[in-house]
Amino acid sequence: MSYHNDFVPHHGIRAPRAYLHTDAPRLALDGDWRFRLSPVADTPDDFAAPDFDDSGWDTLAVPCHWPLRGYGNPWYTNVVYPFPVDPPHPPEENPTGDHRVAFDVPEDWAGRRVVLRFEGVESCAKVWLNGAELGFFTGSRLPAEFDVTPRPGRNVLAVRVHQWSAASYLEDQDQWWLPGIFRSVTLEARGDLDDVFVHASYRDGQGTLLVDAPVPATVSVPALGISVAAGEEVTVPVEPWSAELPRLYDATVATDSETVRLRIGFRTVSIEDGVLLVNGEPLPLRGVNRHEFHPDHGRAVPYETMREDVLLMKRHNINAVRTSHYPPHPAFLDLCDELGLWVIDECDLETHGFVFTGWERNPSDVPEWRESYVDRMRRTLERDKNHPSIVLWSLGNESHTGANLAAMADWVRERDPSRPVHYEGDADCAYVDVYSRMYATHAEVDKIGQEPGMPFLQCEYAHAMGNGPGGLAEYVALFDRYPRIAGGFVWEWIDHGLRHPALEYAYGGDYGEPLHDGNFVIDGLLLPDRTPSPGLLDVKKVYEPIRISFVDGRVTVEELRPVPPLRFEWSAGAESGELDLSSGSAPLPPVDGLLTVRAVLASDQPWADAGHEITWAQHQAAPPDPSVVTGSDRPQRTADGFSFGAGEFDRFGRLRAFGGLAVGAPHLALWRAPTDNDRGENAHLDQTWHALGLHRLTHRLDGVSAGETLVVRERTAPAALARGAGVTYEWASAGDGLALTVSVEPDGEWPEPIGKLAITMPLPASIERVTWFGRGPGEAYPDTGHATRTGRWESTVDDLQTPYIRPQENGRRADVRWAELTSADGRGLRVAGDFAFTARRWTDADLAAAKHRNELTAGDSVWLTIDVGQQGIGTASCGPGALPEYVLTLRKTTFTVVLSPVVDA
Ligand code: IPT
Repeated sequence: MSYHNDFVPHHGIRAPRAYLHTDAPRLALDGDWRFRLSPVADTPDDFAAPDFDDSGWDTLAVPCHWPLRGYGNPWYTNVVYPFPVDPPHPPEENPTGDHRVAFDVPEDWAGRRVVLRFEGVESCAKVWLNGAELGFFTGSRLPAEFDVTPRPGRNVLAVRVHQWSAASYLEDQDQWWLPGIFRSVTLEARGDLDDVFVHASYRDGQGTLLVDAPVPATVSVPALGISVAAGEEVTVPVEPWSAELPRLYDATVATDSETVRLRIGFRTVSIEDGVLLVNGEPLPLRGVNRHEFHPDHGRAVPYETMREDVLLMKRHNINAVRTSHYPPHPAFLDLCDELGLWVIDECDLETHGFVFTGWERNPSDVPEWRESYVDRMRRTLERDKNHPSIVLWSLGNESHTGANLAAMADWVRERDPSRPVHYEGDADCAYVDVYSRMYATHAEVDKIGQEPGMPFLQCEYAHAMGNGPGGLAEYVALFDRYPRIAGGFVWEWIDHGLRHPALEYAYGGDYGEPLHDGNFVIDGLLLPDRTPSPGLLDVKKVYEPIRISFVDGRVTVEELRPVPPLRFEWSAGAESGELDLSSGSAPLPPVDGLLTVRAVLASDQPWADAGHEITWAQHQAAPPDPSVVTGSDRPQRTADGFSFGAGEFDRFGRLRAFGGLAVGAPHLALWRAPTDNDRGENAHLDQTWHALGLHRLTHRLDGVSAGETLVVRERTAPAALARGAGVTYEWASAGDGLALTVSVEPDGEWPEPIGKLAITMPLPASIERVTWFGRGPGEAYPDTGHATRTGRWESTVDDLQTPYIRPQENGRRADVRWAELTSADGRGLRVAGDFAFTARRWTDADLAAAKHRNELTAGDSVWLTIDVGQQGIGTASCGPGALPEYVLTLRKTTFTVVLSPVVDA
């Protein structure tokens, strides 16, 4: 066996220890290294010799993943292993990156203990200093350290990294496979404080502190007047740490040779009567799963990007993060401590691909792998143990069950009894402290909430792939309802789309991978460039920490979680003011019409400025009467059709111009470009709709009659099938426009869900501006759009589109009373009624056919679709489909919209 196909996780590395901020001198080795890529593992390793001539090698900026720097390609698989399942053997084709860097050690390091530290190397590394082998390690997202003895003057570090190793069987997370030295490499001249372990608990206003250190040391917390010896326990009055109020106390642990800086937060995690508590209060986890990702750098995430992630989470009312599915860069956890997020820190472990062997030979239950499992947990916990933000340890993800997982849990309890153990795969809850599930249905979560047992959480739910997630509000209502339910973590934070010169963002298959899982890696609340998707805006609304409501002529506010001081602003039309809600309620301002109340930060916070909106609510005092406008025009026969008010019709009664604009006749539309959730394995609505022929409806004229109104009767049906629908389009005079009443009568049985119930019509391509009164500014579907509020909104046809990485149905504006679509010259069309709409420069068929955004190009028309119903979005891409109340089937329906010309906007 060679080191890269051995069960042994490492050789020669030091015992794991906390990641510490120390005054011990440090030398970053990041920067330009020499690099050579070989297609296989077993090439000569003579390059480790200090005098090896690497002048023919390339230069590579470390840290990085080499496939993102032009060497080989990224490869995406979700569950399947991209190599034969034959543990512990990696494949023979094993891209191998040889790295060399020369460095000088400061003279005053002479005589000091020196440690070489790697924060993350995928998937394994063998290391030499000045030609002498130091050892090897696996554990891609885990640190590894070697004791080294650099010599005065020039030293040469050589590192051989293999893309695949035995450990790859333990790292089957749903993400791009990206080899390389992707986190920093440092040298540290050690003092004597190699490790410290902070124990800081909180109870009834008192904090108890105990810091373990390997040698006698002094622990000082100036703000608390604490100066005690390491190992000595002290209890003093403190403010507790929480995600909402992340009170940290600066501290030092010092010896003569070294001072370590700590930021201490006091909090106690406990479980009482089946409820997960922090500091005696229920811990409401309103969370998200975060993979490390940057569209240019993969998991080599710049510090500013980590900070942006935490700020974005805070600004969207997210209070918890699961570090799926490995420990993040240590700086991310510092940010969680500082800015306030509850963290489930997850070990770097997943063996999901064994599901295809029926879990046979799954490492979780094979004794040879025991040491690797426990080693991974040890390296996770030891590195991260001093973060107050971490409230649960997670053993890993999707590795089925087995004795090795139980051994990890045993080790955790022994080493850190202060934090409960999480692992979703322990279905019997034999070795965990919380019951965790992923993608359980609403009905099941409801049932679990009512049953006694361990605290429950959904470590993954609300799969945010493409348009969606739908059903979010109903989940959070269940989290709020039951004390047993601590909450959940949306899957997932960001789309892992890699920036691509032609495709804009690449997903699985775009690099010619022989086996891949397509766009399943594009399932985040952020687009790859970190633009919030409509899903994230919905998360912000449903994760609101306070709830504003209107009861009995009063505005009331309920605090669901602690919040910083807020101001409450109201507006109604041109009027506005402030509300004093300090007592929890206030009389409604004396206004008619639509009242909006917004809660904004009263003062600057470390994560947002004063004025940042936390949440809002609206109240409609007296809904306006829908006024029915009539008109006196009558359809007139012309040489080749009909003229009727603003409308010109052909001899079949089909609209061809309106108010001087060349337009096409509206026709019934029942399909939508399938969303990822429609395509999802738990729905297959795309297939249902294909079988129903909804994407290929044809329209046959059955009759046209002109009297007071113009009535066109059609039968809409797909080729090959007998069922269809009778559709009547009745045009009637309405003011300066025409009222169109559409009556749909199913012909045959239509039990299956349809995509939408709509009419669609082409408008001239010159149409570009859109103004509407309804919900906005963003998209909304029956079970999404919680972030949208009623008002008058303006946009453009181009900006109405939500640029999902894989094109699909998007951009619907809902609960609309009127919409005006106009050209640059101010002319256009106004639609009034009670409807939802989309407007696009391509058809639904174009949208459905496109695999990437660059395939969507403007055509000759703007397609306006007016719907009175859409199928709910749900989360069937991974989870339940739309709830029953959001399922749309074809029924007898009649609706009216009024079309009028816009002559000058
Ligand atoms: C679940 C995985 O834990 C997660 O990593 C991700 O792959 C997600 O699915 C889908 O995007 S596992 C699945 C079998 C529920």
